[in-house]
Amino acid sequence: MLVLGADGYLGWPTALHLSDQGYTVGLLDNFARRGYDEELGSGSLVPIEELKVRRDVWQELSGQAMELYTGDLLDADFVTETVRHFAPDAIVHFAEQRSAPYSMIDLAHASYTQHNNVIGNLNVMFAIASVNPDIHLVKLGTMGEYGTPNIDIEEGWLEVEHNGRRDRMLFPKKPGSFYHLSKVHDSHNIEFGCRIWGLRATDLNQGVVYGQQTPQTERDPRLATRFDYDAVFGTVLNRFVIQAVLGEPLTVYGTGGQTRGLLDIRDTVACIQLAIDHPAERGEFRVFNQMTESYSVSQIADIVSRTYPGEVRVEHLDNPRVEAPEHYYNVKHTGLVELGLQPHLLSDTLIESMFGIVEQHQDRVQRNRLLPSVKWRETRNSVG
Ligand code: NAD
Ligand code: USQ
Repeated sequence: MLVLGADGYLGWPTALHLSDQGYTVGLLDNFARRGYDEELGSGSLVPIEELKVRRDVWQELSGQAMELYTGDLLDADFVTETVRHFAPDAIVHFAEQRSAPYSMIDLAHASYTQHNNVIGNLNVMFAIASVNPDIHLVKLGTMGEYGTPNIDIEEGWLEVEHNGRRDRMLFPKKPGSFYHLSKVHDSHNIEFGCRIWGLRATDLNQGVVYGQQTPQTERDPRLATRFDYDAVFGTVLNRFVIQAVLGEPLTVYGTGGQTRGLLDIRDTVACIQLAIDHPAERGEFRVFNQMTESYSVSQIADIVSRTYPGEVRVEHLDNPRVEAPEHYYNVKHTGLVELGLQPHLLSDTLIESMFGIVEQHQDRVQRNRLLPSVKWRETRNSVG
């Protein structure tokens, strides 16, 4: 299994999980993410070792070796050579710029995001098609590709009847940032690759992930994965937990009526394995909605406030984003459950364990990175 983006929040625990399950795992990353930290003056709340160090620690503890490929998906020759050399059965593709606010900073960041993500993914597709089209591409998409339509959200495809005729079409997309749009472009390119070259692909439209530990990362502090708190890369539930412990107000954008699909980081790694163990057919573009529960932002703030033993303040900020404040949200997400997913639902236990992690590392937080500074309606934002 070749894991692209293996130095990231989700790529690293997924690589460990797969290695622990007995797969031979290859790791690829260009460390772009560590560069964004420097650019933004932020970083992971939990200290993280270099990928090579983490890889060596895992080998020491588990006896499992993982081959490391350092390079950029934008380098097509590097991608093709890596795929030829490692000869994976499946490629799990996490390696994209994944922050919506980062993509909305200005033209340079929007353009970087779409170029990095769309062309990187194209290079992966061409490498698979030219080296071995039997390789299963497991691609991380996002629930945000759909936006918040006023109809039920199906798993990728929609049966349409129009003027008396029927067809099965890709579900219409209305994403909310240039980042989310890059994922829509990827999905269309991959569906095209399946149709034209007979690739086999699973597009995992994942919701917002929360949590920081998996059974493998817990084995040694040097195996920790990153935990983002800043307003550009930190995601909503993780941020609220961190804000509660710091005694800072929970930053609900707007009314907090916006609803999102969520899942536990332990379910992310389980879903990837389920997709790998049950590959798509040749020529099939298979889509799963990878989320386990939906909550509004206000509900998430309530859950964190109720669970934290100390006092918690909730502050409604003017929403820096442009998104529907109240809307219908009903998502089909049965595909992964049918393959055997047993979700970890948002339990107080997990949130409590997150409080402990934050308490331990709270001195590392740059508090001036907590408030949002990227406004969707502006074409030039300052993040300095
Ligand atoms: P992350 O930023 O922590 O990790 C992404 C990794 O990819 C980084 O280590 C980065 O250096 C690497 N990368 C980026 N561009 C690259 C390139 N051109 N070549 C090689 N490596 C490159 O992100 P994450 O939170 O682990 O997310 C992983 C994937 O899952 C992303 O595609 C994201 O869109 C998707 N996703 C994440 C969430 C979430 O809540 N974190 C939710 C839904 C979907
Ligand atoms: N929000 C707040 N306060 C905060 C942070 C966020 O109210 O302090 C709100 C946002 O306005 C938004 C919701 O919470 O309505 C989710 O925001 P987020 O930053 O947690 O998530 P998002 O920008 O959508 O992106 C994250 C990941 C991205 C992934 C996506 C999954 O960064 O990689 O694709 O979650 S999804 O949301 O399903 O598209």
